[in-house]
Amino acid sequence: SHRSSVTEEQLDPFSLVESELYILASRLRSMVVAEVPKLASAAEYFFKMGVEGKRFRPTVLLLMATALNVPIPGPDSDELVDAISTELRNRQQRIAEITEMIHVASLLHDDVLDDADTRRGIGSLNFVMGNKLAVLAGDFLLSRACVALASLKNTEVVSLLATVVEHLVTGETMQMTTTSEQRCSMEYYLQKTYYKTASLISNSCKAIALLAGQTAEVSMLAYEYGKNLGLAYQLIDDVLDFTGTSTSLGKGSLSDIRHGIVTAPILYAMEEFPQLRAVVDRGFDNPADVDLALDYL
Ligand code: GRG
Repeated sequence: SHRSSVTEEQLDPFSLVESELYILASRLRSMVVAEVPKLASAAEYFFKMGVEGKRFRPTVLLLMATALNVPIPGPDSDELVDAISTELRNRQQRIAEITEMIHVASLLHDDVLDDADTRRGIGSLNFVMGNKLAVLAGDFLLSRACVALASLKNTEVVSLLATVVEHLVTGETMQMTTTSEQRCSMEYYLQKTYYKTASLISNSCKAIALLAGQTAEVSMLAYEYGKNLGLAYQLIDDVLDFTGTSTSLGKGSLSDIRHGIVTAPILYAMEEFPQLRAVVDRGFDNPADVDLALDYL
């Protein structure tokens, strides 16, 4: 409409960083070129054009960079200020790339652990090339991410993202090995979800702030923002697992419950209908129990 001065395009966060996401895509492809062709093609499987996923994390990180990069006022020439801000932006783009590589590495291993056959709307790497190559490709991506991380020469940032990898492993392990009490606890769910999903987003947001030269206080706010956004992202993902279709999800729906994974929608339903507890405790091995649980949602 003519009344509004803000166009839809300006409201779309992806459009603000579109050109940078394009650079990110090509850099990711070049970062995973390996000596052994089979490993290279396995590693680039999810960096191919058209099957790149939503790029949620890089988008958030680049927008965070835009919000936090304020030019330092001083007597320096415009040229020098420009050079410094370009260099800073480049380093933050590296964080976005490293974050996406860690994310994809975790997806590759996750699909092996879950024996998933689809991912991002196409066959999962384990389905196409087998479990062994999918594990190795994940390790390779992680290794390339580490080298890129080290090249930033910022020990605090290295330590943040290295800890994230431990958190991913911790969250996945917490999900795999639960007692009945833990499976039915919202506190346990939120802790697991922090490790599995929010930690990567929150710690990489903090890294963007640290590189921008922001104070510890502002960096902590960036961390808190990423943590809440990450938790919200996983909550929506968990709801979509119940409401989405294979086409909208790029994978089968109801996969959590079929794997016996209890997520927020079930936990909330259980608060209202305590009789669901017995169903949850049976572990959803029986498809009739899946239907029974769906009735309460
Ligand atoms: C090797 C780093 C590494 C970890 C191993 C398997 C494992 C430990 C961790 C798995 C963690 C995991 C799969 C968390 C789920 C996070 C999540 C919300 C995935 C979906 O992300 P989207 O929707 O996917 O952003 P796209 O495809 O759009 O990128």
